[in-house]
Amino acid sequence: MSKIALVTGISGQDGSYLAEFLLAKGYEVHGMMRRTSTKSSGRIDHLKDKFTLHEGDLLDSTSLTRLLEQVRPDEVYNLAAQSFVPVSWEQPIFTSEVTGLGVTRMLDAVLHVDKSTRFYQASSSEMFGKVRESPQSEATPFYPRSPYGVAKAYGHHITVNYRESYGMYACSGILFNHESPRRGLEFVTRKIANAVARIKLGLDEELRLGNLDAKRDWGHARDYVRAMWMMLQQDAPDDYVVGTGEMHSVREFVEIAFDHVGLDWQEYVVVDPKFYRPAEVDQLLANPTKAREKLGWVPKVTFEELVREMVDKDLDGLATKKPLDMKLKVA
Ligand code: NAP
Ligand code: F7E
Repeated sequence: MSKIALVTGISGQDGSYLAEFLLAKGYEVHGMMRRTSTKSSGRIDHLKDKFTLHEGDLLDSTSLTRLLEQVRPDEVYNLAAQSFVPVSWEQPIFTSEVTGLGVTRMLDAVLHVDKSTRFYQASSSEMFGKVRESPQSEATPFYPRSPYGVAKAYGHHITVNYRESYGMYACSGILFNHESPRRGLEFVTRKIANAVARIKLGLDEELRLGNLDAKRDWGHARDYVRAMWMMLQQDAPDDYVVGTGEMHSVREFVEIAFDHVGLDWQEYVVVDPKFYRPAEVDQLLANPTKAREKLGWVPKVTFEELVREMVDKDLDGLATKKPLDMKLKVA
């Protein structure tokens, strides 16, 4: 009999790759999406006949309990969150409610409907923030630098606490930045890839960015959803750092992206303080030894391959789009 999985945040970048991954493994897949007045299912439209979509919201416990009673999943992947760091300063309460307390709502619903359900929490390297050591492992202390990072630290601790209090199979995956052509346009990698494509096609003349010196450990989202699944297939629940173990600056990402289309980035990039953050995370670098040794997880896509794939997909997408869509760009 097929295993049943419920994915919250299925309309997001990771939700769409995880749904594809689980379907390929033979799972019966159910996804939760919050209700919006306009459609936001672009990343999963190609899968719509292969899984079941439900409405539900991490702000509403009753919707979570009802959904779990209806679906009765073997595995829950809690990917839903307000995930854009700058918005967490503008909407700190909302971010805490969804990204922090939302985890407790989901865990508690699982506890009361069927505590044998396996639970994955999408934790983040943003919890390390102003890093206490480098590289960062499962033992590195947290020092979050944004309301988002603080909310994720809460989500991590409550996941560990429910595991230890109630014996639940609950895992916290501490994932470093992972990107793809499906990344939201506001995140720096997709913003760069999309702008490079637009400039190459003559649709734009410049790219305005913030801190070019920030460094991240960037991998491909398709590799990272595999790690989520692996965590839920072990004999015992645990927490894992997932990253490549390589760090690159925003400037390096920019250089490779422009170079890929034969342009000199210095002619197009403008540094705009509007994109600086009230408190920056200067650098993040994973020590993924535990994930490699215990899960057998290794990333398959290199940094350069990721950058090129993102630029190429945006070039293809823009070249086949209607003129109206081509005018849409991120502020
Ligand atoms: P994403 O593209 O922003 O997706 C987030 C999803 O959460 C969207 O489907 C969104 O729905 C949904 N959502 C937001 N608020 C909700 C609510 N109140 N109730 C139900 N659903 C809600 O993020 P992602 O990049 O796929 O990341 C997936 C998860 O991993 C997130 O929790 C993120 O914080 C975490 N994470 C991401 C990274 C990364 O580098 N990508 C690294 C570490 C951790 P709408 O479509 O309606 O907005
Ligand atoms: O910023 C710098 C910015 O917004 C990366 C989320 O998925 O990963 C993500 O969070 C860096 C920062 O991602 C611009 O200051 C420069 O240092 O792409 P980002 P993030 O903040 O690292 C973690 C792991 C998550 O969990 C989050 O959910 O790039 N940067 N110039 C810029 N960033 C943006 N967005 N825009 C710029 O113009």
